[in-house]
Amino acid sequence: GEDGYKLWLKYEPVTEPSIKAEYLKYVAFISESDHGEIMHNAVQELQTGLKSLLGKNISVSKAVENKSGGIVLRLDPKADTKQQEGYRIQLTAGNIVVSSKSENGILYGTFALLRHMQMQLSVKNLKMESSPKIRYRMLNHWDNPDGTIERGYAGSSLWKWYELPERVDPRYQDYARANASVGINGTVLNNVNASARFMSQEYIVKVAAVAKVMRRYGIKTYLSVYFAAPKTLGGLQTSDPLDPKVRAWWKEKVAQIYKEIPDFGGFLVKANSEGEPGPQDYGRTHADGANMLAEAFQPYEGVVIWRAFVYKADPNADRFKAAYEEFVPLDGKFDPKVIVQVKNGPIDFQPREPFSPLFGNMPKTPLGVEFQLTQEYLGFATHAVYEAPIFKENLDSDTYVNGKGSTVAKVVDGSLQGYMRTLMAGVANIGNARNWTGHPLAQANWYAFGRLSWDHTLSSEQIAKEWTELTLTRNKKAQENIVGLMLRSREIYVDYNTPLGLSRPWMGVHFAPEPWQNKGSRPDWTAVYYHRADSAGLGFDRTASGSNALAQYRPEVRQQWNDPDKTPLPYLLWFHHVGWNKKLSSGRTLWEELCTHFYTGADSVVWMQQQWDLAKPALDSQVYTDVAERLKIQRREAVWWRDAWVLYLQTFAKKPIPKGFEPPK
Ligand code: GCW
Repeated sequence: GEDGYKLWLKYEPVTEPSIKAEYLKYVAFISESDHGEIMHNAVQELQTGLKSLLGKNISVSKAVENKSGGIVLRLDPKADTKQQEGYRIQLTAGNIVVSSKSENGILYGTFALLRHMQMQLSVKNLKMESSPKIRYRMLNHWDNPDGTIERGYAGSSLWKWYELPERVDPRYQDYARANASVGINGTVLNNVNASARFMSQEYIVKVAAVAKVMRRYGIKTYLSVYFAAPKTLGGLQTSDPLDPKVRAWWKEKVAQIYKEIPDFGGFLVKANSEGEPGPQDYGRTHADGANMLAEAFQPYEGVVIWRAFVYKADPNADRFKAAYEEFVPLDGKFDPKVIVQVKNGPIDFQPREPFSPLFGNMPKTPLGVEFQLTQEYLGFATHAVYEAPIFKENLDSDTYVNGKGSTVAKVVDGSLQGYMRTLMAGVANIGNARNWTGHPLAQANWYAFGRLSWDHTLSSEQIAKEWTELTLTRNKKAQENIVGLMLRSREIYVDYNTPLGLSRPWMGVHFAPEPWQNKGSRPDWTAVYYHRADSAGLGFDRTASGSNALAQYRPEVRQQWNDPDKTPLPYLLWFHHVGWNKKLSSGRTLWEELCTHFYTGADSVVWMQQQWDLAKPALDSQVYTDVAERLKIQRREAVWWRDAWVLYLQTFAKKPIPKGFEPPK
């Protein structure tokens, strides 16, 4: 049985005879021009990969001279790649040559070559050049020092703090390898709701032991920081960012970290958000806080990543608008070492959100995008939701800030507004589950995030095909079934969970359907705050007659969403309070349309089960069964969500279930 541990790096034997014959022309040797740790790992990866793919033990030779018939890894400062980390792979003088300006690039090129070979593609006219479009491609772990993971559904944390620094779990290396294979080059080890403990010498040396493993795969290690650490850990009277003692404390702290971790990546900060401390506790701004930390990083390469996930407990405010209101006025005030990290949407990783209006509106501040891989709002580990379409929908959204074609992707990759430091972050969905992600299909979300952080122009379909081929099966028919299932999975989930632009029908656990929930410790921590159901209709009016959040977008965007008759249905209730009887562009009333989505969504899970079953003969039986059983749960829970919504909304709409749909039992 296949336990999923190897992810997309299975290196199954090449079975196409003609392809195998092609590959066998290049197995005489592997040559490397230089010998750093990263290069060494690239060589090892090739040896492991080719042994498994072709059954050959290939030896390493230092010099190529006039030899041919091998694979040459060539570190070349003048290599013809766009970026330092880019690579080129081509046939030269009878060898497959992987060249790059950096060892990291060689490693990425090696993984690209192995991917090519795992997919049994010809090397006859091999010529590939690729460079990352984003500079900081990182995972954010929401892992706590006690081993729990906030919003984690795949077991406990990988990081065994109680064993470190002495014992270094071999799994750290497997983790690093998997990340490098998709181009990820940074990892934040701890939760943004951060413990000050990570700033203690005791923990810094533990982190250093992990960082040492990451470094060999071109991955930099970062930490989330607790803004009040100068007070709670350092014993100072204050954590005011303008206080000289506080500034000195952080400077010393950063120096202490660099002593142990010379290539330390930097800090990630959640401040004045959901009760976390921050500069506003002292009447200072986000920029004051971030710039103080940036100053501490001045002598080093590290950066400060400051999150823009903020909102206030104000019943009359619209949470949608909060980040824009707090951050846009600070544009131009941040130190160049600061990157502001913005969630893809204005609320919080909902199954479908419009893009955050911050994108494009802070031209002087590099904005990174934060996606969530862990399925906090996407059915945890029992619902199959392939997330690439969510990421792509966001990246392809047009902000219109510099006219048509000003996509979020162009903001984030720096091409639109000239950011020097570009970033894409994914909140990890990884834990110590044997298969890493709990749901076997959730591995695809990690994979897709990595591939898109390298090249956001790849399509969801292309990535799904690749992943399926590398991970599940080489059978083309089965691939079609699985890729079909993956590509529709997000929309199906939206249909039974939050159709037509609904959001957040949950309690704090973010799983069970509770659209009726109207009491919380804050008004914006209730479900009714978001959907605004009443006897007249449903949805949040964000036009000028309501919160006017739409004013935060450019006129072209506003126009798309301003008129309830023209707003595309997937976004309708994000922006409008719509009457139950209103006829929509589909020809159905709002009530009928809602029911149609809830019912067809839940029924489509049966279709997913059928697709999966069609692929069964081509799948490992253990993986087949694992997913099949999870789909059964998904079906049951989809019906549960559907019924909860329908029955609840019926108390306002006072309408029967439309013909053709069975009433909930
Ligand atoms: O989505 C919300 C989550 C919190 C999380 C927060 C954040 C880490 O419910 O668990 O805290 O967002 O992103 O800071």
